[in-house]
Amino acid sequence: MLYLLVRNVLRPGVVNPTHLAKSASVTKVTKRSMVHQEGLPKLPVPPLKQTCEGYLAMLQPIVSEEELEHTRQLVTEFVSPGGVGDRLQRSLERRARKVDNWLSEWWMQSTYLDCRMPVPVYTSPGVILPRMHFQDRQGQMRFAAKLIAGVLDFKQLIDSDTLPIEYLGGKPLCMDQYYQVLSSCRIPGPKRDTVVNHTLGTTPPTHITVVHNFQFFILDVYNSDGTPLTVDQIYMQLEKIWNSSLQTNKEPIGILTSQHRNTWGKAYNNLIKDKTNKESVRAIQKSIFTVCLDAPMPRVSDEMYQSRVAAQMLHGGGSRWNSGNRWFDKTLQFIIGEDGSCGLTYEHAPAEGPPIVFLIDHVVGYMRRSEMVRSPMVPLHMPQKLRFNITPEVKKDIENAKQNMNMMVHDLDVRVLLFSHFGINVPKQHKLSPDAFVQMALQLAYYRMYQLCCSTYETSSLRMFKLGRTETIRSTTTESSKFVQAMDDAGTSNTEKVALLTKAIQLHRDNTRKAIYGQAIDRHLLGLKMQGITELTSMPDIFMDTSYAVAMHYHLFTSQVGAKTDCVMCFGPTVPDGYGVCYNPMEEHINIAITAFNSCEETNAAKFSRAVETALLDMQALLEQTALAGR
Ligand code: COA
Ligand code: HC5
Repeated sequence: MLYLLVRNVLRPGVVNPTHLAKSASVTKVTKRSMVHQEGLPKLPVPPLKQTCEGYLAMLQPIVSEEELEHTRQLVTEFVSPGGVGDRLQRSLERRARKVDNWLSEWWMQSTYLDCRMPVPVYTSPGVILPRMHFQDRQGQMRFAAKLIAGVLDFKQLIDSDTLPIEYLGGKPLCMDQYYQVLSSCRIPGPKRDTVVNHTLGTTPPTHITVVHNFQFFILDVYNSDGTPLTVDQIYMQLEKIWNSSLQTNKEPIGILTSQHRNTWGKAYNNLIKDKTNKESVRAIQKSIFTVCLDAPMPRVSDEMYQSRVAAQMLHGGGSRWNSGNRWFDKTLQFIIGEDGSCGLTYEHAPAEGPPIVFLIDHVVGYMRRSEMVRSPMVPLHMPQKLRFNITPEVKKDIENAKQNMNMMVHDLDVRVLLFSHFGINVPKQHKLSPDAFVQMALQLAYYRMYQLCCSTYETSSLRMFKLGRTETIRSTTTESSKFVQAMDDAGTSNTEKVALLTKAIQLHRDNTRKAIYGQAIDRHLLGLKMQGITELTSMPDIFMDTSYAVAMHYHLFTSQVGAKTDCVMCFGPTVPDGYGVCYNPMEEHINIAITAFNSCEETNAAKFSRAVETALLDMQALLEQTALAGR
């Protein structure tokens, strides 16, 4: 393998474990991927006037006319020549010339590392894999062994620099995130967290961590000649782990990682004062990834099964169940239950959903191909159990974490909707963008439930640009609001409704295009705000305005994550009174997960899920009736 001395390959916010000793870092980024990365365009800074106009247009359907008028005045002042906006814009443009990506460090810090909320539910998404047919622990471990081998096969793509480059709209994408998901871990700090990536160290890890009955093990997954263990060998090692972790009365040390970040930051410093604990924590952080062999969860009806597994992936079900069978700081944790339930949760700071989904598709493909082959019986070491000394103080921290986790579990309202009537086929038949169609159904569902339009976020990719992460598509537009209001209006004809829907979808497509080309408004506004924090003594008025607060309070936070595998993706809401909606549109069906908080009286995931189902069906009926009538 080629090792190159590269400057600046480290992502902003990501710490090299052997850092600080040298100004440059030794990494495994090899020539091919580096050439690709170097060829990517830089994220542009959009023109200030364009963003300000876009901002006012975006506010129109979600704030009152009085508020909007007030904001218009603030915006006019902000953009005026010599005004504060003008000054910040110039500083931002200077920053953009100097760094690889003017946004990525600010984004990583402000969205993830500075965020003090617990990572489970609040930031870490969950993925549910299709239900497997195993029903016992043999099946569970056989599956786990294959899955581990599949992830190592994916790792081989990275190590050998043969990862295929992804494209969006015909343009090659930044592949950096793929290099951040293995051998990395978030580390809590008293005020701000960090992410450490051990691939960048001088001795990259060769082990994974396996957790069963709250007990953590180091499992070396490579033979001494550097070849990965076979499925059969991994299976035998998992058996050993299982048999030496049968006690169910162990302290759920991992639950500490589910705490509010300041609380965990303090508890962490206390925990690692002890040398044994420190070494155990380091081994988990350094591992390539974690596999959680979960204890059985309460049985539920078939109808509720997916929703229950979604909760298992997001939080583990509470301290009585599997919430302590995790290390939530770990970037990648695969979760495998005894009843065929399986999936993963990932810590979001280092990467977005698409690289994770690519990994899943790869692993699922590998598992389909792979057969259990008998390997030569080379005796392998017993996987090492990680020891923790539980002092009274650590015990107190664990008890506190258990209580908070249980509150979080009670508060999360999650419903999976496996919409089976159609998938992307129907909107495509009607020559409409499937993604925009689903977004309009979400708008309609929300409007029908609340008789108003809300601030809506849809994630779009910025990976066309070097180190790009995400941008916001504002799905609530003046056009979408006209459509949702007309849809149930007896005075509007079907032809008019279809025209309004088509127009709304077209605008959504235009906004999507702007977003992926770096010309949307939200990240630019964030950049101006961050620039303001750096160089001004007081925050510009437009960021202190009610309209701005309304716009940033996303009652609907949505994301499309398309996968080849028939999986369900989920994440929690980002505000106390809103919904989190993640969907995977397949050819003939759509997997949708909806979350809300039980503590909010106004929201209800099951009710919203029914409204979404009805909205999708009504929109299909509208298109079909109108098409028939027009023939
Ligand atoms: N008529 C017929 N077909 C159409 C159409 C139309 N009017 N408009 C679009 N289509 C087709 C597209 O060509 C595409 O076909 P393909 O699957 O053969 O390529 C398909 O329908 C899907 O397109 P569409 O539904 O419009 O959306 P998209 O796939 O372009 O996705 C985003 C839109 C915003 C989701 C995407 O651009 C993106 O940014 N994805 C990343 C999101 C992300 O990062 N999520 C995770 C965050 S952690
Ligand atoms: C496997 C599904 C992952 C979806 C993750 C996602 O959409 O993350 C959002 C990223 C972004 O920048 O918009 C953030 N969110 C978790 C808060 C939705």
